[in-house]
Amino acid sequence: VTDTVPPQRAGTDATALAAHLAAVPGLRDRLGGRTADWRVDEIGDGNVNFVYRVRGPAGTLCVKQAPPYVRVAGDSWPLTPERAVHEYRALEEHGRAAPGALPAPLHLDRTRHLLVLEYVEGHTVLRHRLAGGHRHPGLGEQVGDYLARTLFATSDLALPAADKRALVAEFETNTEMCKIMEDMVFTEVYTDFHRNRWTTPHLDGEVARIRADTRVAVAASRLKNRYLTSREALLHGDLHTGSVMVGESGSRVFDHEFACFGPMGFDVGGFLAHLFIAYFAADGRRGVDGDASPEDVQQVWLLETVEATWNVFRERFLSLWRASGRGDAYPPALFGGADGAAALEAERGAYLDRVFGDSVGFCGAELMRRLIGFARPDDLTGITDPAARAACERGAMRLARSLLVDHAEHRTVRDLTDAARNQRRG
Ligand code: SR1
Ligand code: MG
Repeated sequence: VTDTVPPQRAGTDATALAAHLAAVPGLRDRLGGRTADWRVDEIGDGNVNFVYRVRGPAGTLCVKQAPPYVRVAGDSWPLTPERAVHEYRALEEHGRAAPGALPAPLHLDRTRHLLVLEYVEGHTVLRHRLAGGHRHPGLGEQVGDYLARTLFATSDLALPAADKRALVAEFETNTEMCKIMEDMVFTEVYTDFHRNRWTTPHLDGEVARIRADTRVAVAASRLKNRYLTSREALLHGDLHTGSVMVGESGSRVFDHEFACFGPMGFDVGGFLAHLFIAYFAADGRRGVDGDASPEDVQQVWLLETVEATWNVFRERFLSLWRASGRGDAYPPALFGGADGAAALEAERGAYLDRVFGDSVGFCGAELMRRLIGFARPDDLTGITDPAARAACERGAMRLARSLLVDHAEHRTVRDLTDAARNQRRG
């Protein structure tokens, strides 16, 4: 393992990792045989942690290790390894709410900041599949369902206040991870920050205009304030297409190290943003000019998936609320009789409308930061011709600005997909 990465980025040595796993009887038995029979491969490509696959004669495990720094930056960017604990706890909480939608958490080593998860055979990171032009029927339904179950179950609609407050308190200490999001998503992108990256010089003019745009500054700051102050539900916290694995048996959501309580729209809008990135990137990959070319089949599917994700999220969330709204918000004593029931049902719709409004804004913020911030996604950086990349990024940037600044004009998910289509055409 250590041979393949520069010294400052070295993760746990393979032999040491095997010894740690062998010391936990449940894990040793899952792998089977002796440690000498186990094969350890580093398989992660994320920015933050090391990820290993450990294969034994009887089975395979996935191991994540949180070093005391950001993986892609090494010692120059220290980061608390305690994030592993929050990730593990979020997997437990979300796993309870949405069984089967996540890899099962199996073991947490709090001293070494190692977490051991079910290895999901035959699954691939969604972002890679999308960059290869693939479609995944059912993706929107699966992610919409995950969002509805996890966000509802950890909200005041489902939890008694005492339980909710205890859970909030636990995740409040994921401070350093939240600070990365606060800075990276809502602030640095709009300043002359040394880690920002974009397709230069092609987009220099656009980036300068965004930075000088006070309407964008207000919108980003409002969203930052919402992220800082809302404790609506336990978020995944970084739900992009690199945080979802897909395979024959459906999809699994992983990588919960940014988990915290926050506004539901942060997760919903974040995921939609990455479907839009894939939509615009498809033009760059094909080297076509979005203005003139018809959408390809994947692009049509991506916009259908945006709509399915929101529609399924909304419907499932409403059903869960109707069937098991046993939290302390909206006390039943206030909504007796036919009038009360009708008023509560109308309020449910209004609640989801507010989540949609948040999702639009957070979608715009996530899009923008992936276009001109530090963490640029492979869908875009993989487009080798900078002129083609810049052309599709321009469309995505127009959409991002519109979602940030004119968010009130996007009232339905169809408005969102129409806006993407229009901005693609320039
Ligand atoms: C330190 S880099 C952090 C970024 O990478 C992750 O994927 C998150 O999106 C975060 O913004
Ligand atoms: Mg991640």
